[in-house]
Amino acid sequence: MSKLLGIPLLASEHGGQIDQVNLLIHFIMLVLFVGWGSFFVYVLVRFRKSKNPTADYRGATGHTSSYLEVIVAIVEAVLLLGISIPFWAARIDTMPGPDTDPLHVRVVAQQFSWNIHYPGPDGIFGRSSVTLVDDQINPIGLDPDDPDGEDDITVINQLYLPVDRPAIIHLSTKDVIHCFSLTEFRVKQDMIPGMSIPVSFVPTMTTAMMREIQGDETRNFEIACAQLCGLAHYRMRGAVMVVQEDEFETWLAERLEEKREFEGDYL
Ligand SMILES: [Cu+2]
Repeated sequence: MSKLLGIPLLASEHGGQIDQVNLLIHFIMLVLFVGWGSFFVYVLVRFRKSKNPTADYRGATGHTSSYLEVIVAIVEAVLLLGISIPFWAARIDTMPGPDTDPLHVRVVAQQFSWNIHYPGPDGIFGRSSVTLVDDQINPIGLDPDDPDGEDDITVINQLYLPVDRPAIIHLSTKDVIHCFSLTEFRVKQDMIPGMSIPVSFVPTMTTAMMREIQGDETRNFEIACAQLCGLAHYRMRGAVMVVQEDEFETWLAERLEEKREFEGDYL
């Protein structure tokens, strides 16, 4: 069914619900389309010129249409206030609790790349400041004097995540509005200048599993920017690498080692 409808591969826990809502809405729209389309054809035939040679200046005199209008307005208000807003709030406001051991990552967008910031072994993000930003060696402006940032890791365009563990991604931007879009994980959130906006999801499929299913050894889960953000918007893409927990820990440790070597060589 998903393949028939062209729905992309699903690789997150909550994504099935999004797909269901999408299908439901399209189905309701189909019913409305057929209903109103049929009514339109009926009206064309019923009020054709040959049967109504002169215009009727009185029009409808009953109150039925006014009552219908009121009922439609009430139904729409109930749908919006009673269903849409509570469901949306539940999905957006509820972050995985500390008991689920979520992984916190910051993603800082810029024209035209994704800066990924891990808090390192201490689990605390170091301070960062716009005045310390250096596009070559310190793209997110980490403060070298903050001990919490001493073990922090930053990478570009590569978001590593452990499979089956909730990820909380804190989104921000250095310049204009960007949009963090992960198709296979059914995540899409704008990044607004001056704000840090969290999104959460649980990846349920590793990159290796996805490559096997797709029969393509080079394919990646993609981070796409979904807001036209400038001339090179089209090449603002990154990769999400979903790996096993131990692989993730190894990768993090390697990045930390690289950072130490770099500091030894240059600072
Ligand atoms: Cu962008």
